[in-house]
Order: sequence, then C-alpha cells, then structure tokens
Amino acid sequence: MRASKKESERLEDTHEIHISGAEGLYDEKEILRILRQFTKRALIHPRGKPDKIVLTIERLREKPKKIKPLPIITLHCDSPDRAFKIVSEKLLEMGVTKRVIENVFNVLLSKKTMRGASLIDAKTGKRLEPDRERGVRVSRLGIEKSLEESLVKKLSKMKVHAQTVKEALTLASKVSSHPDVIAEICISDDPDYTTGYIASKKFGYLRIPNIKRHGENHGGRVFIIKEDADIKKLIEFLEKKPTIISI
Ligand code: WAQ
Ligand code: MG
Repeated sequence: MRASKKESERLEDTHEIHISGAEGLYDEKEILRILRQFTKRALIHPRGKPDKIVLTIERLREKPKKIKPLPIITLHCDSPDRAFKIVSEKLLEMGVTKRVIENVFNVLLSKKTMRGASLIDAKTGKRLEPDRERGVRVSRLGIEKSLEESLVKKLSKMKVHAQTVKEALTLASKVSSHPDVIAEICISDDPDYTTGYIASKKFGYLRIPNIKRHGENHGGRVFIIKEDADIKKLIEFLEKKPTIISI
C-alpha cells in the first residue's frame, strides 16, 4: 500500500508527499482482510489525509527465504540528544567515522521525508540509492504465523505498539540479514511515534525511546553499506527477494 497527497491544490502540481506505506506476504484467503486493514491505515493516518491510495497485489513465484528475527532490546533514553549519542556510540564501535555519522543524521533529520531508505557508504558517507527522493523500498517481507502470535503476545505485555514494532522488526531482520549491510537506523515519520531503533547483526534490534519529540514530522531510514558492496544486487534483494522471518 502506498498513500500520498499532492503538495498543493494546483492542478499542474505533480509532486507527491508520502503519507504511509505498508507491505507483507500473505495467503490468498487473507487478501481482503489485509486490503481493508491497509486502506484504513492510510485513511486515518496521523501524517494527514491522502488523496491517492495505491494497492498492489502480486503473486509470488518463489518460496520465501527463511531468516531469523533479530533479538529485541529496549534501551533507556529520555531525549533526542541522548538518542543521537547512543546511535553515534554504536556506529563508532562498528568503525563508522564521525563524518559518515553526520551524513546519516542529516538524512534522518531532513524535512523532506522519503518513501524508502537511504543507502550510505560506510567508508565515504556517500549516498548510494539511485533515486534520492524515493529511496529504496524494502518489500516482499513477512513473518511466520506462529512467530507472529508469540511476538505480538510478548510485545503487548511490554505495553508497546505491537503492530508497529512487529513490522519494523520484520524489516530490520530482512535488511540486516544481508552480508553487505552493517547497520540500519530508523526514526518513524509519524508525528506521534517517538521510538526509533538501530539494528545490526552485531547488536540486534535496539529500541531507542524518545528519539524524536511528539509532533515532529521528520523521520526516515538509513542502511549503512559495506564499501565494496554490489549495490544493484543489494537493492534487488531488498526490493524483490521474498523473505519470511521464522524461528
Ligand atoms: N523500505 C524502506 N524504507 C522504508 C520502508 C520500507 N518498506 N517503510 C518505511 N521506510 C522509511 C521511510 O523513509 C519512512 O519515512 C521511514 O522509514 C519511517 O517509516 O521498536 O513506523 O513506517 O518501537 O513511519 C519503529 C518502531 C517504527 C520502533 C518505524 O516507520 C520500535 C516506523 P515508518
Ligand atoms: Mg510512517
């Protein structure tokens, strides 16, 4: 699902502002329920009322690849300043330089939000995504039923927004499973969702509360990529390879 609105009322204005997106892997019998759920999500989104909602359904031609979920850890953090310190420390530990970290923060704090993620070269800090306005949209990702049930139970007990965390963990587990990805940093672009995360094979899925203040509209995702990565193959994996997280 992809929901957007035009930047202004002018007829000739074709520039679209991203409101909401969602994707998943589902059995045929679930399609109608999911369409309803995604449409509702778009219609009552905190980023505003969309004037276009696009729903796409595709049949999978291959069996999804199974990947393990990252372990979930919630850190203590009471302000955006502290959150950015935590992210910096983790990235420095992984050998990412201050200059590169600055580029990461610039993307995440930009007023211009993207539909997808920015890919940043770990050595040079250069942005590698072919379309900087759109970014790379991770798709064809799902979660096995039994894992989903136990995860939602566990998350509900933790008093967190189970649906949001489940979807983010699914995405982060797919992204970090690729050998060319060093880490992912995420801030929601929803004004009322203030917990972000940094995820990697090395540290797992680290939830960071208060990474932004209530009401702020910025947000985004950055994937930090090994310098010798084959970018075309990596994007193909992120966008097209069906993956399902399961234990
Ligand atoms: N592929 C790539 N980038 C994406 C995708 C995707 N499928 N979906 C969203 N993004 C990017 C895009 O730039 C958005 O602006 C940004 O991420 C934020 O998306 O454990 O809700 O859907 O409590 O607003 C984190 C949960 C929730 C943390 C993140 O992101 C926790 C969230 P949102
Ligand atoms: Mg959002």
